[in-house]
Amino acid sequence: MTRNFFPRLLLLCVCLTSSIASLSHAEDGYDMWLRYQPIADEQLRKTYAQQITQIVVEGSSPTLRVAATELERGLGGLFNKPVSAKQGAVKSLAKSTLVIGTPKNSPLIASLQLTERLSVLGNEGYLLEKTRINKRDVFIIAANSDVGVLYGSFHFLRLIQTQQSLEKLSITSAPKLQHRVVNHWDNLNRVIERGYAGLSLWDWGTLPDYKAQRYTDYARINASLGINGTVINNVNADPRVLSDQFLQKIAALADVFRPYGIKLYLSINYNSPRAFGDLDTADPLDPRVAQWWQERTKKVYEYIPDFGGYLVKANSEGQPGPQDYKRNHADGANMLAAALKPYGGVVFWRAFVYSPDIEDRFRGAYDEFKSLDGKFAENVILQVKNGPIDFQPREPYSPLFSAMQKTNMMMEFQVTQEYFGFATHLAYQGTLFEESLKTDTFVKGEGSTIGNILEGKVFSTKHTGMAAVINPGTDRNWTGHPFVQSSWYAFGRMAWDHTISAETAAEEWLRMTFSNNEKFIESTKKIMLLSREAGVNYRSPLGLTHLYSQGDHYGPAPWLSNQERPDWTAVYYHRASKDGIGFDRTQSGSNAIAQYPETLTKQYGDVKTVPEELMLWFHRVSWDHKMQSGRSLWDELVHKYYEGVEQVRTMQREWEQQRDYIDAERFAQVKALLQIQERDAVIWGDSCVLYFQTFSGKPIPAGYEQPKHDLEHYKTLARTRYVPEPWHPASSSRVLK
Ligand code: BDP
Repeated sequence: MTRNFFPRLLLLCVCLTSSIASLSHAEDGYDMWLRYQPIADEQLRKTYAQQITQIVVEGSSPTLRVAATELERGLGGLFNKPVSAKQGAVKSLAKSTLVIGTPKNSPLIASLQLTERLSVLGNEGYLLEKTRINKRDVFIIAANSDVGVLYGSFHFLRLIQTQQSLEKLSITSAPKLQHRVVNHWDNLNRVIERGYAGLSLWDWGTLPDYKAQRYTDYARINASLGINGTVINNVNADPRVLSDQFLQKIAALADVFRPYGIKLYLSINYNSPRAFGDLDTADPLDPRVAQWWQERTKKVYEYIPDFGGYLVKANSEGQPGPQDYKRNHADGANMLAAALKPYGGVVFWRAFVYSPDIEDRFRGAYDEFKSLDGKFAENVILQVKNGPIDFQPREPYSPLFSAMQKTNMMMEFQVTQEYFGFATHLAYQGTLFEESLKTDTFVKGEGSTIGNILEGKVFSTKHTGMAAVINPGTDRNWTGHPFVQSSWYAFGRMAWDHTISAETAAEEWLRMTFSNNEKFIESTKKIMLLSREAGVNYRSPLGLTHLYSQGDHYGPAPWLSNQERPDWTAVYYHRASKDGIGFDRTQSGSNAIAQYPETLTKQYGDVKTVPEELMLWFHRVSWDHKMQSGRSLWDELVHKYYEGVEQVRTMQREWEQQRDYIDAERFAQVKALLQIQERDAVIWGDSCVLYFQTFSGKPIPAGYEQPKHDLEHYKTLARTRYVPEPWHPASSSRVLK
């Protein structure tokens, strides 16, 4: 009896482990792209598994520990058998070892004499290589710093997750931008502005005592992309975030993020000195105000010694700012910058401003900032949205990028789908990011792309960066729609290297998040690459913009007028009349076009040379205007709206083919969401076509599906369906607000 017990127990354990492993894991999306499921192809799995049987990590910092743990977890999962990490000096190397470390902490890495090769990789870059140590074939992940090793570890895992060969491995990589930051628009009551996936991740009620596992997983997800900063609260900031009570809780989050190389930043309210009741002014040039900020900032650093700095939305949409005291943005930003400087902190100063007094909202930011170029302190970085208005499905680039030549600037993209159907529509943003980053401004001749400007290659600036408003929440899969994850992914990859294409990012994401099956990849990638353009087409083609019902930004209301501010209406943007449609921003109109470098002023300024996709951004065009397709503008507009709907139907058909390739849970969810999207796309198209028809007076060309209802029906729908119904996706932000 006793003699037989152990083998039986062993057998039982083996059976249990293998049946647990083979149990199909419920795919709830929580793991994002760090799923580490066993490689499906057994042969391939064995080949990889034979190449790495152990990990050696010399050095013991918290960052190296998390790198080693991630590799154990990742390789163990992918190979479906444990791969353990050995910490500390190793005398003799086993076969098939992965060595990770820096020349400083690892004698093995130091023995390879990599100093020269590593010297060009900076503090965060890394080297992955198959090489030989002590006559043994080994893989190495080497870097100048521990965080470089961590980034390299995630890259190494990605290679296996996406099934790349390790045979001739030799890769170096370093980030092109310095500040790679995610922004959360989380309020302290945990409601997220423009968040569509639950409540804020930060559970203030139980912090600092309880540090939920989710905080660590959040850090892992970001670090896997090389994201090195997070602004954890809403730009419409609650001053209480700087209170000791909150700082104590926030410090606990910073502790969790630190080993992952992620700095914590806070959005601040410009009126804080007043809100705390200490002063009756927030005038940046008042020495008492400067002192207040110095003292508070000192306090912040007592709690969080490596605190990143402040993000500021000032004099924008009713937020307080230096202009309340007749000071300018530079006065405001520099005072904060001075308070942060002793600690190495920075100010991200947002350029999203549009005063109610200007004739054209497009012009707003340039008009306020251009004269301040060169006046900002060296640790201020202007954070500029990609377009001049506000994260619309398609915008020309913000003229600030080519205008502010002596100012640090960083990009602000939006991952949360405020203008793309919330967490209901599939709208991969990688293509939007790529389009924006590759746009050539010609400001210093050809090649002056936005990406190169951000990198500091066009004007030389001290700081470079990219941010994205991500707004994940407590939904199990973080983002609501599973595909919103892909935009987070693409953002992170492009923040590391702005030349990475949307297609590459989409493919990597699909392989890691769903499956390496080639058929699946091919069709689903097609869906992703089509999705943003579909969204443009069924909402606002040919350079139309902001036709949303105000407030929620979900459904169509091109008829919207009579709001508190004219630039919060839709009619302000499209300016349709019986003569034509579009916003004249040429010399004969607002002349916003002159804010661009000459090459573009000319190209965009001429209706014959402006890209048609941007046409109505810059020109008022008659309904009969002949387009490149040979159609009249009216016919082309109708065509585009219908094309958008058809593209969603194509997405549905392609998705339907994927049933057998992926898990039933995510298949069903995406399928159902695509159905809603198709219905919404039809509503968008019908609403806009019927409404614009009241101006053009022309018929919907033959061959197109006629709208099922009249315009009144859609107007009523917009009033009743989108706004007050708590069950509608459009209501989620509104009701919770
Ligand atoms: C707009 C959003 C609003 C934000 C604002 C901003 O509608 O909720 O507060 O941008 O970026 O897109 O500050």
